[in-house]
Amino acid sequence: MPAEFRYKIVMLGDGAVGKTAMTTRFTQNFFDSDYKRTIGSDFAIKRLTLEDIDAKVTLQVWDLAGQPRFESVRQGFYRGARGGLLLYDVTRRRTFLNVENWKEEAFKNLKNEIPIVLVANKVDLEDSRVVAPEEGEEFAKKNGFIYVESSALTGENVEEAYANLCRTMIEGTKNSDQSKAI
Ligand code: G3D
Ligand code: MG
Repeated sequence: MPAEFRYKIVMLGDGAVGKTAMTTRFTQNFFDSDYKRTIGSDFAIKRLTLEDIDAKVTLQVWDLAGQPRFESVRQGFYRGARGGLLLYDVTRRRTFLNVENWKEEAFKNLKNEIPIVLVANKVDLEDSRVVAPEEGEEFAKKNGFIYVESSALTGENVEEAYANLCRTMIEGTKNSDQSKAI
């Protein structure tokens, strides 16, 4: 019998880095280029099987539109989150520089430091790329984050990003029943 886990996770990062596109790709397996701005916050549910560690995970993926105006919205967004995907757009350096701010904002709003996957998104736009892989890797290493390069457009490494986060969350909660807390 596979072990069952349930986690709430949050999508972090500047506007237009691909948070909604990646969530949609992962939970519904399509890329909807007509999808416009996320209104407020919302979540999608996805079940994932990790055969190598014989685990089944139910993920509640929370997506938020930019910086919410109301503190209460932001608190609700972060409440109970057990992991995060922090995205930037490899074609816009500003979104990479802001990763530091997102990290601080998240840890300020959470009781504990949670596992984070740093996601360098839009790697399909190789010709417009301005943030090199080494820069992302170095930032991730320095902060103890997992580093993944992805494209929500092609689907490259999308499932891997979520699966890697799951593995880390499971490692951190083995032998406890905290994962049932959402
Ligand atoms: P956000 O939720 O972080 O604000 P979105 O970002 O998911 O809304 O994506 C913002 C724009 O980037 C969208 O374009 C979307 O199609 C595009 N995008 C997202 N991920 C990728 C990717 O991996 N590769 C490429 N090439 N584009 C991507 P529009 O034009 O609809 O605003
Ligand atoms: Mg969005």
